[in-house]
This record gives sequence, structure tokens and C-alpha cells, in this order.
Amino acid sequence: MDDLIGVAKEFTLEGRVLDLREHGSGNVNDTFLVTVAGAAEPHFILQRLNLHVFHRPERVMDNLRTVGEHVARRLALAPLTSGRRFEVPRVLLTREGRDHVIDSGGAFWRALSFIEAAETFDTIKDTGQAQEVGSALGRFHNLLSDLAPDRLFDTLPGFHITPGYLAHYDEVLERRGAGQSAEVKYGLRFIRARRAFAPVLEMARSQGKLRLRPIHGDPKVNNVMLDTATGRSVGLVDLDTVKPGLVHYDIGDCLRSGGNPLGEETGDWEMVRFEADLGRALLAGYLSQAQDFLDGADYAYLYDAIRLIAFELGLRFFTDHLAGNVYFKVRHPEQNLARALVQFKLTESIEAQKTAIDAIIRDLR
Ligand code: GN1
Ligand code: MG
Repeated sequence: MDDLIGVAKEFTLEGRVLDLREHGSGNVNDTFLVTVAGAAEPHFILQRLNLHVFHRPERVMDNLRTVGEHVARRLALAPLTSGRRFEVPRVLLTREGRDHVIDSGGAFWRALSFIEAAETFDTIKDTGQAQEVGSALGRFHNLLSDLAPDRLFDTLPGFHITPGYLAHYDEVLERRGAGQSAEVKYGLRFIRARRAFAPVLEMARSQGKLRLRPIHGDPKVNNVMLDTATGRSVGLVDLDTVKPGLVHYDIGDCLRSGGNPLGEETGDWEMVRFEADLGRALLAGYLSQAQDFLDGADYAYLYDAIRLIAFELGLRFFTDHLAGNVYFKVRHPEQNLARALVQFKLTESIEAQKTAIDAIIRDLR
């Protein structure tokens, strides 16, 4: 704890560190909220970047700056309507003007501004909130739609490339084998039945039907901040996965996350379902900001994106379970299996409602 406070102090240019506590529920990085007395901004976020996941942390920091500056320029040119705000966490510097600190153990620490008077939720409460969450992602994509994707580093090669996750799964299964529990068998069967579907988005990309754009990479519900007083969205956080990609990864991730009222950590995996009304509101919110830059082919792959990203996340959790929990943080050894089952059930529910989801997409277009 003393070490942590020492690191926090490096980023505290004015005032005094009053408090430091764990923040949020990330599966990859470690996040802390720092409270400072006597500073213009009373809070900031301190994070230890997971270097097993992010091999080039300096590129992550570079992307954060590129996105922050671009969004600031766009908002200066065309301010939002009054009563609306949209914020991107700012990179904070140390006294020496550096954007990170390496501690004695070699860990990589960075600090970000905190978005005040806003909160996040692990699950969506109603369609009004779903609309706001969707519109936050649409606004984010819209604000970056004129940033050339090659201005961003690919900080996580292979991220959201489903066929790559499938190849990794095959390799882990071969190397480590799988248990014989009913749950594991269900997972193995589930994946086997969907192998042919895995390349759907990458194929469309290589055929030139879908193109790379700046994406967030992880726009799940609890990465969207909502104003505490008004409930309106005020921005997206957790920008480490920003990179050139398909907006479909983001749309799929937002819907698989927001459309699951039980949330991705529920123990009640058999009860998990995709709530189409929430899906409609999420998509309506998204499209209210995204009509200008989506084309016909983009719409044609929306259903597949929703189904694929739920499946892909289940596959990633399942593989990590077989691998011995080496990627996602766990509190108990079966947690990644439970998380996988949640996403598989969600995928089944999305599949069962294909006709209804297609109709929603048609209606909203
Ligand atoms: C991870 O760490 P967190 O919770 O922000 C993961 C996402 C998953 C998410 C599922 C870099 O994000 O892809 O969708 O868990 N991030 C990375 O909760 O792998
Ligand atoms: Mg994340």
C-alpha cells in the first residue's frame, strides 16, 4: 500500500494524497481511485497495466493521446448541444513530465483524469439507459470516424480476430486436454458446432465488404459512464484496446454485454438470455449517432456481429479455463468456465431470436 501511495504521489503535482482504493472490476489491469486534497481535480485513476497482455505499453499511451486530442478537436469544432458532455480520460504526467512510472518490481503505472459526477453499471436497468449506452458508443465512433485508422497502433495484435482465438483454443485443447464434467462437454460441443461461423467478420473484411476504422475494443456496459444526476452518457473509459478494427466488434460487444440483464458474472448461467428490447434500444441509441458513416454492408453484418462477439468471448473464457487461467483474472478456479457458459447461453439466445433481431435492424435502418 505504501508503494502504491508512493506511485500515486509521482502523479500528484498539487495537493496531498488522501485516499487510494481499488476501483472497478477489470479482468486484466489493476485500477485504483486516488483522492487528493487541495488540488483542482479531487480524483484521478491510477492503473497498473498488465504487461502479459499489453506488450508495448508505450503504444497504448500513444493511442490514448491520439484519441484524446482528436476528440478534443472535433468537440471544439462542433460543440455538443447544451446540457451534453462527452469526456475522454486525459493522460496525466509525472513531475518529470513522463506519462508512466516503472516501479522497482518492473510494473508499468499510468494515471488518467477521473470523470466526475458520473457512474457505471454492470448491467442495464431499462431501455432508457440502454439507449444512452448505445449512443455513447455511436458518438465515440462518430468522433473518431475522420481519424485515419493507421494513426493508431495495433496494441493487441489478434484482438477480436475470432479464427485466431479458435486456433489458440485448438492448441490449448491439444496440449492440456479438457475435463469430463457436463459443463466442459457442453462447451466443447458448443464450440465444435460453430467453428464454421468463426471467420464471418474476418472474411467480410478480406473481401473488402467491411473496412478498418478506429474502434474502442471493449465497450461493455461498465465502460460507459453515465451522469449521476441526469443518467445521460458522458463518455467511454478503458481505452487501452483502442486500435484499428471493425466497428462490428464494438457493436457486438456493446449488445452482448448490454443485452444480458443477468450480467457476465452471474452464477445462474442457465437463466441467461438476450433481452431483445434492450438490444433494440442499444442499437437505436448507437444508430442515432452512426447513421452518417455506416453503409449497406455494415448493416448486413450487424446480426452476425452480435452473435459472434458473444460466442468469441465465451470461447476466450473457455480456452483460458482449459489453459489454467493465465489471461483473465479469477477469484476461483472455475470462474472462467462459469463466464464461458454465460456467454454460450447468451449466444444460444441470440441465435434463437435471429428473426426478431434481423427485424429490429431492418426497422432501425
Ligand atoms: C477484459 O479487463 P476488462 O474487464 O476491461 C477483456 C475484454 C473482455 C472483458 C470481459 C484486453 O476487459 O476483451 O470483453 O474482459 N479485455 C482484454 O469482461 O482482453
Ligand atoms: Mg478493458
